Amino acid sequence: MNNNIFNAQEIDKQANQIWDAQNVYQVEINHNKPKYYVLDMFPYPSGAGLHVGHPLGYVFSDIQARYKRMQGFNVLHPMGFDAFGLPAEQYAIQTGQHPAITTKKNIETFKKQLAKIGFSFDWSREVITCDPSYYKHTQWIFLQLFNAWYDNNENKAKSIDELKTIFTQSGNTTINAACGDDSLYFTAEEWNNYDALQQQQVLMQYRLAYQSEAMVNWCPELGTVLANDEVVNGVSERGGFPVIRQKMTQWFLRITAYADRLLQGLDTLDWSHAMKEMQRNWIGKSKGASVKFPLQNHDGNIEVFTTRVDTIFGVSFLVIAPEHELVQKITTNEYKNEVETYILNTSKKSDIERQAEVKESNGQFTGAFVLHPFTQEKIPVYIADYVLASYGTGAVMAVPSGDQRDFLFAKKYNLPIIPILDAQQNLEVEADATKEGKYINSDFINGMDYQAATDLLIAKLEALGLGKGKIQFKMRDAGYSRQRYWGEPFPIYYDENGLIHTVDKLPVELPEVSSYKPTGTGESPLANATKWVHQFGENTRMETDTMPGYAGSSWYFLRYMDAHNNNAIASKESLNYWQSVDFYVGGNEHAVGHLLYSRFWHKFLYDLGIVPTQEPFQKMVNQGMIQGRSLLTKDGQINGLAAGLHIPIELTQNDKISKANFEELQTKDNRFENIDLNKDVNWEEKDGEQFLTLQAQVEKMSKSLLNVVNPDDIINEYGADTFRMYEMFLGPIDASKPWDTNGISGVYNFLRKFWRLFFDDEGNQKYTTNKASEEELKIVHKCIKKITEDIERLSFNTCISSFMIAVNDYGKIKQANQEALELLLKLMSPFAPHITETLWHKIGHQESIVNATFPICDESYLVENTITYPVQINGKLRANIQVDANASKEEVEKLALNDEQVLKYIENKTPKKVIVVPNKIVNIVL
Ligand code: ANZ
Repeated sequence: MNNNIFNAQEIDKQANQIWDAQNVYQVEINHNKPKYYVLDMFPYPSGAGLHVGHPLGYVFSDIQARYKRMQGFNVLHPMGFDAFGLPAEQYAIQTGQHPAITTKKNIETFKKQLAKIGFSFDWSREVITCDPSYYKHTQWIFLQLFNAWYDNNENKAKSIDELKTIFTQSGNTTINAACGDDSLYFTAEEWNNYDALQQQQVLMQYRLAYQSEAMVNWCPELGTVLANDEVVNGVSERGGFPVIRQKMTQWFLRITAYADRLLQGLDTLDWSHAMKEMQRNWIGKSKGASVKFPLQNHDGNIEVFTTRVDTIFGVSFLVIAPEHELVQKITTNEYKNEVETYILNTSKKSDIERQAEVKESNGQFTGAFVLHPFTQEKIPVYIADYVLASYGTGAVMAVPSGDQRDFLFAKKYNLPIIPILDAQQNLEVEADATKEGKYINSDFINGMDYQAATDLLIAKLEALGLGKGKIQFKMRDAGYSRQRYWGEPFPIYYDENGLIHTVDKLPVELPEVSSYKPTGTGESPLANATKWVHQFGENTRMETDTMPGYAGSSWYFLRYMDAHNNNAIASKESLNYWQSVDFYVGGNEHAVGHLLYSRFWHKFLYDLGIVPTQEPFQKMVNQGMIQGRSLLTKDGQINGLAAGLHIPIELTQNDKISKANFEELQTKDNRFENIDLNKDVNWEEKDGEQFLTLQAQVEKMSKSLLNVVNPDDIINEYGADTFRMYEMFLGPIDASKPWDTNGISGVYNFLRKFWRLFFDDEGNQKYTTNKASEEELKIVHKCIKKITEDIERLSFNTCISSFMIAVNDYGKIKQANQEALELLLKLMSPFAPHITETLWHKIGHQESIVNATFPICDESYLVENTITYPVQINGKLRANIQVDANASKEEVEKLALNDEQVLKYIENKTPKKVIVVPNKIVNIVL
């Protein structure tokens, strides 16, 4: 067989051989080239393998990586696996199979699938987060966080040893630190008199990785703590068992210390506006004030956080969260029972549910009162679940004339509604805070506007010692404990006195356990590994929780820089050379998870002097979803079965299912088992064939909807380049778009046509080695210009159309020339690496096209070199003639008079006059 005949599978094979033989994708530090770091969000290797939606982003970033490489950049383009996670653990619980084994198997499947698509990954830098040689460093970073505190004055993290020294010298009176307890105050003497446990407790308020009590979703029936998204309407998603909110000691990361820097850093990033807004909202910076309302009959105050201190003269009651620490103390005997019941009911609701019920806010009076800081009036204190314990101070001053929830609450419990602005004299409608108008009902801000009133109030409160201006963030510290097996163990153990010790010899490896199930006491399965738990002595105990999914993914991009370094996360040299990611591609579902945690860790490592940059991801592109195109039965097609049943798409063709395939369906899907093919199905018929035409519906691509398209199938049939180009051709990268297998043959045919510029269908050489014609060069350079512009604005879908146009234009040329075709090969190689590599080789190149230089447009080919002259005879347009742009007046006249059309009108007459207006028109007067 002539091996110059187009054969997609052969093409893929040959290209891969060249890449393997030349090891083209391995990259090393090279100080003679500028670096460029292109990164994909690494996948979780699920058991289901890849569907066509997954590689969309990878194809996109691969084009960028190849393009930059050809432009002379030293490109780092790695891939790895985010390999800890729940599915492997759940599978282990069901089957007893160790998660490490399933994970390894899944990774192999993923790699096989990825290899088929022709990505330019440097696999020598592969990172797998569940590998002890990797998580050793994840544990190390955790220890750095544990051993650090945040100095608000210098705005950076510092060593906890330094803090201890300060404490021994001057207590905590001189520092301005991120601290879990605002009221903490001690002198050097007090510090020095604390015992080890007390000192440990104090330091916990400062550490960037710390332990604290926290509310968790505890499911007694399942014996485990659940994540928020595992709880639906107060019951467990799995099993539907009751879930209660309960306090448990957990590890946290003090991400809030970095809130302002995380906010400011966004301004320096080339991310979409939407992504930045998601982070801004999540961080949620509010400027306001904290105000203390002295308690009646008790010492102390209730401190509220308000963004509208200007409404303080409209306060008619206070609401505190049911979990607020003062509730027990201030509730009077008369209301004890009601308050208890209310608290119990609240514990069953999630924060989201608690905030959703705006319309029917209800609460419970505690019997207690506070005093208004200015009027000294008695103000009743309620508890209500719409006030969250975890935000602000967990207490609000309620202003029915300013806030809608407060208004509804006041109506319900008959509490006073005091207007605060002159525009609000008759308050009958639901209130919503406005800043318009002049204040009334107060003794000293009457007549002022919003800003003046706010400033004056804060000053007065400060003078009274009852309040101050305050910045509040929505973002909470990040929970860092999971009661799971398949995660990083903490390098931490406790001694018999409850003192915490760090394990310095890393990694702390996951122990073998007999069961992956939670223990039923809220502890993780690691608690069952008795020997491991007591490895540092009979009376010591390892921390048995594991780290959360985001631990390993918060720094993996650094590891690729120096993936085999055993002593550090990466060498100084590689960190300094590769700096940070230049081009990051991934889904926007990670906006406030992974992307926020990574930025936080990166800033922390920057503070320690480990990384040279403040931000990990300079530019970010979010790919849209590829949706599935499902096929469903229509009305009346199958007697006895409702319409709208999903049919597996692999059993259909052109939206139809044949009788033969229907038989196969019956063996696979019991919904169809008992259908009598001859009686119950109303077949359509054409050319003796029986079939059903199904209805198409675009929805999520998912196994359960039977609409999953496996890239392997497409590649086996059409080759990898058709797959790659088709993925790009579907539309703009950030748009959601349906996968429609029916459209794929267009791209396939285009690639065959492209091949035919080089070799015909018998495999004979088509191209020449003569000099390229102007026309050819014009086609190519026009294409270079368009492609370069489109790549630069990341519009890869329009690139595909430009290639199609160029190849069509070539169709008009009998034989194309090698020189011009080579430009086209290079131009197309980032998109269709296999076919271009194979052809590159066939026309005589030894070295891979991967290392070729990306073509540059020569604009001189684009200049129009002919001019069209309209020819008028006695004032009437009679013809158009093409003339060389450099032709003289005489030449133009001669061409006009010899034009066939013109000659017809002249009819052997001799023109009286011929006027040539250069570059414009020819006038002939007869
Ligand atoms: C009085 C007031 C009057 C308020 C008014 C608003 C309008 P953001 O922007 O979200 O920070 N609040 C404070 N802590 C709360 C908590 N733990 N749970 C629920 N609500 C809480 O909003 C801050 C405002 O939300 C605060 O300002 C407080 O109500 C309420 F016309 O105080 B305001």
